[in-house]
Amino acid sequence: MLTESMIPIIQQAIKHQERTAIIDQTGQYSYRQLLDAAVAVAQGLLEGRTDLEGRADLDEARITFLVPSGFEYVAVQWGIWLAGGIAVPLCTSHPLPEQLYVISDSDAACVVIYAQFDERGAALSEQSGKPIRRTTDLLATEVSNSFSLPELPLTRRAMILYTSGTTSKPKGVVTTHQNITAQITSLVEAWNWQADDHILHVLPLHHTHGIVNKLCCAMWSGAICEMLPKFEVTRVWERFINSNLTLFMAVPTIYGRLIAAWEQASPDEQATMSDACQKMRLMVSGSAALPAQFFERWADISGHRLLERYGMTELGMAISNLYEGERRVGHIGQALPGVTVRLVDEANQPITEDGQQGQIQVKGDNVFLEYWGKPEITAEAFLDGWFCTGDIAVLNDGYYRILGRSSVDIIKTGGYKVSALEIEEVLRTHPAIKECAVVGTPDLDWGERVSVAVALKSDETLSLDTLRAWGKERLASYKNPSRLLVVEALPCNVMGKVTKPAVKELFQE
Ligand code: MCA
Ligand code: AMP
Repeated sequence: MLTESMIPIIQQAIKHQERTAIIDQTGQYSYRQLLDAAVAVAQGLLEGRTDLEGRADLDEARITFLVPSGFEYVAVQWGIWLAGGIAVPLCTSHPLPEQLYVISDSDAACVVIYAQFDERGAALSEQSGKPIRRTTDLLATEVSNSFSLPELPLTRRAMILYTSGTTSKPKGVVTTHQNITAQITSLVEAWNWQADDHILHVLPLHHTHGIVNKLCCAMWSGAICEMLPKFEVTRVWERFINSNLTLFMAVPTIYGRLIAAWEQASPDEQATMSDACQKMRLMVSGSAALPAQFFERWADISGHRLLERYGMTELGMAISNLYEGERRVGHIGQALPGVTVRLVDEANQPITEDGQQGQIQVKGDNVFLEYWGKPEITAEAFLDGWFCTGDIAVLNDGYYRILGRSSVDIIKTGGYKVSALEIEEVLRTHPAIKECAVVGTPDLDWGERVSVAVALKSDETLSLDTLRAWGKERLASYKNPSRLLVVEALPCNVMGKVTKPAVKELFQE
């Protein structure tokens, strides 16, 4: 039955059935177990239909799922794909309103819930009006002999990931199986993924870094993906020491924490920790700029020159330092296989000279299909078939170097992209706040910190702790401001518009 499936990652997994695919808190699972579980989930979701596609407007059914990192997450993702649906992961640590937004914006057919999230599932179902499907029930589906999987073209939509941007609310980035396959194969080739690889997975599974670079590349290659529920520094060092890892990938904030833990260890422990790193073949950093001091310190500690790469939810990965070749500090590298990259000036003319700054534009099968339900915004994101990233870079002797972003309203914190506008919209509903401006302020650990300047209504007071406690119910932890400045009035230009650079300066003072 599975041999009929045209989904490339499934075809790859069939080649490796007896190998170990996943190690998680509950045990160790082979590719065969994973495929069996995915088929059960697919049959459970299809409920007698032949394909999850089938609504009048020919959209594939969006299936949101709230499942922690581990075997069941992958089984559900693949089950949705096998059934012809679009996988829409929900972030397990998000507060209720953020999860409800994704369910409502994607107009999900149902929400798949992991058993231990029953309480949250009930709240989501009640407030969204969507049916709940429990993973335990889906996995227990008895697969009938007559069950067959739908035939899917590679152009079938496969996934929607929500990313913050220059619009206030996050946008759903839609990728097809073809896009995801291109994103995976480019990295498998560039970083030399092999079946005997073993990666430690510590990233959230609602973003490309965790889903494509770590999980899907491992599954494509027949490798082992060892999944921790979340990043914990001591646990990661323990796995470095006691597991046969070959690969590690993370955001700069995580390398900063690993460095800090190493520095606090005793000399004997440090030696063991450093030896453990030497056993690995590759360590990658991305999602945000890697500070040079992290690069240098990590090289001293681990013997690895971190391979820095550049990507975006809309693209997967586009630019990378070399696996075999130069890894240049402060640079993101060269275009990846199958990806075409160029820099353009403000008149959208290609830049050919070294050292001249411009916006990065990208073309290739890796580039996403559309923003879900937003045709105008999708059209605006492309110029002459090139996707406009909004990132400003220069080319130095064949290597790209990021200089900044074209929008001040996009903040990168802990590897997450967040929108100042989205956070401001939520903060404006706080009873004490008259007006507010959110900016990113530089921070070695987080890259940038979400920082807010507020003018208060008369007779009101506000502390950072009170604001954060209030924000916790409404915003993801990484969007909740960690710096607060109370001002009489926000700095404005002659038109009365808040000037964000001046707000940033207030924080420097
Ligand atoms: C959490 N906290 C923060 C932040 N995040 N404070 C300031 N700034 C932040 N960004 C606070 C919480 O409110 C909480 O505070 C305390 O820290 C612990 O929260 P927790 O959520 O447990 O945080 P953590 O575990 O310390 O998180 C650090 C982390 C995480 C592991 C680095 O941020 C992370 O997983 N980042 C990776 C994100 C990622 O995968 N990005 C890829 C997307 P309190 O104790 O007061 O409550 S980008 C992408 O996919 C593109 C394609 C690409 O290029 O890769
Ligand atoms: P996201 O929308 O969360 O996928 O984040 C994509 C953004 O992360 C890019 O547009 C860049 O601004 C940033 N980014 C990713 N990798 C790097 C890197 N190595 N250096 C600097 N910025 C990066």
